[in-house]
Amino acid sequence: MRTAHRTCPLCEAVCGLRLTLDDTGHVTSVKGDPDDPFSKGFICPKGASLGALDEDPDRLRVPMIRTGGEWREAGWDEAFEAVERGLASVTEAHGRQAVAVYLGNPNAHTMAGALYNPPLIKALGTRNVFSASTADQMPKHVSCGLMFGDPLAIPVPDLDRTDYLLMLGANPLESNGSLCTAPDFPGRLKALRRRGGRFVVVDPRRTRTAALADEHLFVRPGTDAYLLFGIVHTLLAEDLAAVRVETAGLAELRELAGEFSPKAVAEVCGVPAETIVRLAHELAAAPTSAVYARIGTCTAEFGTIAQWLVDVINVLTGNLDRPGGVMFAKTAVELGRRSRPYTTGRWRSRVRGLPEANGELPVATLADEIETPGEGQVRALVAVAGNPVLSAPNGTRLDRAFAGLEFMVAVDPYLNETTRHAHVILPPPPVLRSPHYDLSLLFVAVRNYARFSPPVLPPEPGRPSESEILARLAMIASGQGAGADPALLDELILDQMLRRAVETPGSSVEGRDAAELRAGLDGESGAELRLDAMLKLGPYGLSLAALREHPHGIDLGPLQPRLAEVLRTASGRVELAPPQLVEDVARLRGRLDAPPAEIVLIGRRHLRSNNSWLHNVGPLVGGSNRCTLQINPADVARLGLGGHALVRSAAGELTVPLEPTDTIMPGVVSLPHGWGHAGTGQRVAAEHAGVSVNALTDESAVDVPSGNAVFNGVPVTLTPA
Ligand SMILES: Nc1nc2c(c(=O)[nH]1)N[C@H]1C(S)=C(S)[C@@H](COP(=O)(O)OP(=O)(O)OC[C@H]3O[C@@H](n4cnc5c(=O)[nH]c(N)nc54)[C@H](O)[C@@H]3O)O[C@H]1N2
Ligand SMILES: Nc1nc2c(c(=O)[nH]1)N[C@H]1C(S)=C(S)[C@@H](COP(=O)(O)OP(=O)(O)OC[C@H]3O[C@@H](n4cnc5c(=O)[nH]c(N)nc54)[C@H](O)[C@@H]3O)O[C@H]1N2
Ligand code: SF4
Ligand SMILES: [Mo]
Repeated sequence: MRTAHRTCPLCEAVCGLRLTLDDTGHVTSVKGDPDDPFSKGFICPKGASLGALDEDPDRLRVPMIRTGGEWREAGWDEAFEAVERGLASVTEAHGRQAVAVYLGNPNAHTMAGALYNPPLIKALGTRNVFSASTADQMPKHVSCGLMFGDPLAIPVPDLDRTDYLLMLGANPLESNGSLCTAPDFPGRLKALRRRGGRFVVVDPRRTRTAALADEHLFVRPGTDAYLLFGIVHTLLAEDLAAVRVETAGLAELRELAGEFSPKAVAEVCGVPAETIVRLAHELAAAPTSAVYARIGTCTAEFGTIAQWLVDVINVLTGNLDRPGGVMFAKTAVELGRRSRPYTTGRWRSRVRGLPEANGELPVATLADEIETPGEGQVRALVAVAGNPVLSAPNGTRLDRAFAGLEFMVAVDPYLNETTRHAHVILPPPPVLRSPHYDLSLLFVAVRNYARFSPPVLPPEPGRPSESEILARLAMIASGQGAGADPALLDELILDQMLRRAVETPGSSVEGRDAAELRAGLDGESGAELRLDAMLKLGPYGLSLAALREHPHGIDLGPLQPRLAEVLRTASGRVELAPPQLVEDVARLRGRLDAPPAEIVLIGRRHLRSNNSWLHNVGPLVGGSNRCTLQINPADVARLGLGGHALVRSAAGELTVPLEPTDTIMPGVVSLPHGWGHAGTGQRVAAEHAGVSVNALTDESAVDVPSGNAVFNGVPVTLTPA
């Protein structure tokens, strides 16, 4: 028996785990790590199942190659050679734009994803880059990019010090938090109330989080932007604003907000005008306050406007960049802070003309790009850690589109609804055999913190790490061939990074010798060497060695004001009325008086799920983790429904079991995503198949400034089934 420690990679809460393993390497228990200064022993049922997940017999252990409908196991060299041939045959005939990339959510939770996808994309030389970000948080990147000049400058609520939290469209008691890295989010919310703070939840469902709050308000799906505008209107009209940072565009904002008075918006959003006025007064009067909005407000028709107005309110109440308000984390590794102000639409998608954002095109148009003939048509796909057949809007159409690809390679541990279309699947090693450092999530942490987890178990002989898999794909894409040594890619990147650093005036290594710095780097792999370099160049001057000496993580203290360091706008001020968003207000205005749909569909998450891919782990499925349609009993009666209903939308139809509950607003139904498992050999998941809500979501609907998918507020009709 031995004990090992590492960070849980299964959600954004980054909990420290304490594992017990027997001498065969089998995990006998997973507990929270009480010595982690950030998570302090917190764990949820998913983290507790990490051993079972790694040991899932249905996980792929060797590459798989498909010919027609036949799968066979293959060696690694053979698999990479097949990828080289597959990609070359497409690019030689149709050029580089014919290859698309799709990056899924777990890339935000692996070192490999953060470190090797950028060079892979660069080597592929394609603009057809898609990811789960446009089914998730792209509106936040765009609003922060336009307001602060950097799409990664995302302020987070200072949970541990705020006096007042207004939370919209988030349910951290199930999700454990998002764009707000806070292990034990539930405990932090309870502490807020214990210290006399107030906490208000806005959600079309009375969630577990809402049950914990001082107040819960129902809101009509997709209308948060109106509610937030009503608050902005009140703050300005009643002179409640107390701006403490340099801003531009206040006069224009005042003019825009003029028509969105609480009275004007109350009906469309379903929140009474006097409540909206009261929220504005409470936010302004609290010693400190923070508005936080997440997936329910992002994956909506006016996602970017809503994200923008969240931070507008934080600015107006004087709470941007101050303790207890919303703040910017300072990470031990700073990923490419931009030198030029942010913009979107540097290129557009071929078929629908949707604008690029953060170098990506909307996943809502991936099927168009595959199915529509012509110059630049997508004919091959490189998919890393994603399951868009279940996670993207109108996944049913994507399923058909993928079937027509000339070549597809997937980097994924499972044969699933998406990877079954691949010609080659390259499975990464189990979590516990991979090193871990959160390069993406600590940017939005509620405390400054760093923790490195070395692999708990040694690599399996002959099996490449995920970093090596992605590096080899990058080398294939750049023409160096399937046999090239992936270490060469790391050396190239390290050389560039160190040279740039020694040439940068004011950097901690200005004027030093890059080769000497390279020689001083420490790490068991290219990924670790690169992490060591980034830590050493980072703002705390940490190193891999320093992190190894603190296996439970290092607390770098509470968040500090740092707006001046992160601001990258051309004006040097916080932009309150960016032109792209002002323009989109016309769309919002246009919907103010539109008749509402009789019934709209929204999503939800369950504590024991993780998007589409934990349904094959026995302890996590069944019980309350089932794919049911939540519906208000009044709607069941009104529509004469029985145990099941046929749900129809513009995109498709499904028959679903009903879960009547008065925790959901009348006129709203909710179905979780990530279900609908079919034909993939995942034995447990097949027994709990469920249906895919993304057979109903409509890929033609997007939030215009960000191109983000619209999952909440989808009009549907219900009939007895
Ligand atoms: N209707 C609706 N749809 C939604 C949402 C919603 O709320 N409603 N939410 C959206 C959101 S927020 C997101 S983030 C997306 C998620 O969209 P995706 O990322 O496309 O979907 P996931 O289900 O997270 O799929 C993750 C894949 O990564 C694989 N995987 C797991 N671990 C690893 C690893 O370490 N390495 C590699 N290479 N692969 C790994 C899994 O086997 C799985 O195939 O879904 C979106 N879709
Ligand atoms: N257990 C678990 N944890 C997860 C995941 C998971 O699948 N399972 N997924 C991870 C991922 S990828 C992400 S992005 C995060 C997301 O983390 P959260 O943003 O906390 O996501 P949800 O738990 O889906 O909560 C969203 C809430 O928005 C509400 N909602 C829906 N439509 C609207 C609307 O129009 N307005 C408002 N105000 N509310 C609305 C829903 O009822 C729901 O309660 O969770 C992460 N953590
Ligand atoms: S809350 Fe998230 S990080 Fe923590 S144990 Fe659960 S899944 Fe892992
Ligand atoms: Mo997500």
